[in-house]
Amino acid sequence: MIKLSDMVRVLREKGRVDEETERMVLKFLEENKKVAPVNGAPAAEKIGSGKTRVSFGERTELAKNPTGKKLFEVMVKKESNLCVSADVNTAYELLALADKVGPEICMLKTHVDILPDFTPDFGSKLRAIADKHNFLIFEDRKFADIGNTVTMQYEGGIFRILEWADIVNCHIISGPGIVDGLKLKGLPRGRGLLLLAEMSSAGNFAKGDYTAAAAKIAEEHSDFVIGFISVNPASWPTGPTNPAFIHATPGVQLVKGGDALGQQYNTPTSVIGERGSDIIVGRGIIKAANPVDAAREYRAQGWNAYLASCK
Ligand code: S5P
Repeated sequence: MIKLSDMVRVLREKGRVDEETERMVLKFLEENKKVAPVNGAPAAEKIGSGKTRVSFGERTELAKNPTGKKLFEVMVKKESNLCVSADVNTAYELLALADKVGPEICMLKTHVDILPDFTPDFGSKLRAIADKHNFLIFEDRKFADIGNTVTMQYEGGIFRILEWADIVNCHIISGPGIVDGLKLKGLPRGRGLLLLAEMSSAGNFAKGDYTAAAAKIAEEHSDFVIGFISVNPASWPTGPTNPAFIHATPGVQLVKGGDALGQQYNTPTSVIGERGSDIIVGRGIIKAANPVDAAREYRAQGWNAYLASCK
């Protein structure tokens, strides 16, 4: 709303800060103008500075994992960096929504365990819709257990996630063994994994050393890990991540704010243009009166922010 340099000037004029404080603030701002890019993506200061982020097209070549590569390809082909969170009440609604918003999205995110009418053919039905509209399926399972347990949760049970989800995600709270476990099942099928390196909810613990550990684990498993769930990758303590990795950011709405349960929202422009992420993820679309129109709006804002950050 107001630049810090203007604010400190006004405060100085009103006698609320002294000259020394004003000088120190201005010196700090000057020295911290340049923020390292993440993914080749710009931090706020870089936009319009003539430097470009590494384009999704170029990153297609850098991705080691076939699903990571495909995701970049789909984004370029469809000119979409929008992932819809299909947090609807039934499988019936989810499949209908996927067919409707399919043309607008690069990825559809599911929570399969919230669907009371789940049947074993859910995966093949969703797969057919994903193939028809050329988007990837991301099951937001947030695995968190030890390696051996997650192999069974990934492959087995009622949901058989490995069969139909291109991408899953996991916490790294249990250490790198969780990635070994998921990789054992997922890599032979060409699947990809996102690591939860940061979270969007208020008061979460995924920051600092935890985020840095996620970045390290990703590097060690770059054949299977395709990127991160992140919130502010331009400010990571580790600096920019390898451009082969993709960043997807939940908690996106057309206006900043939050929900009643701790979710925190940023706008597409801020998430892509300032926070250095690549993909916007959200439920905003499903709550709109017309989800297709809403998807088009989010898609346009997300993609324009990406294009602006490439200039
Ligand atoms: O840190 C996170 C990680 C995820 S995957 N915060 C999140 O909100 N999510 C998921 O993204 C969450 O489970 C939900 O499905 C979606 C957020 O929807 P939103 O509309 O509140 O952004």
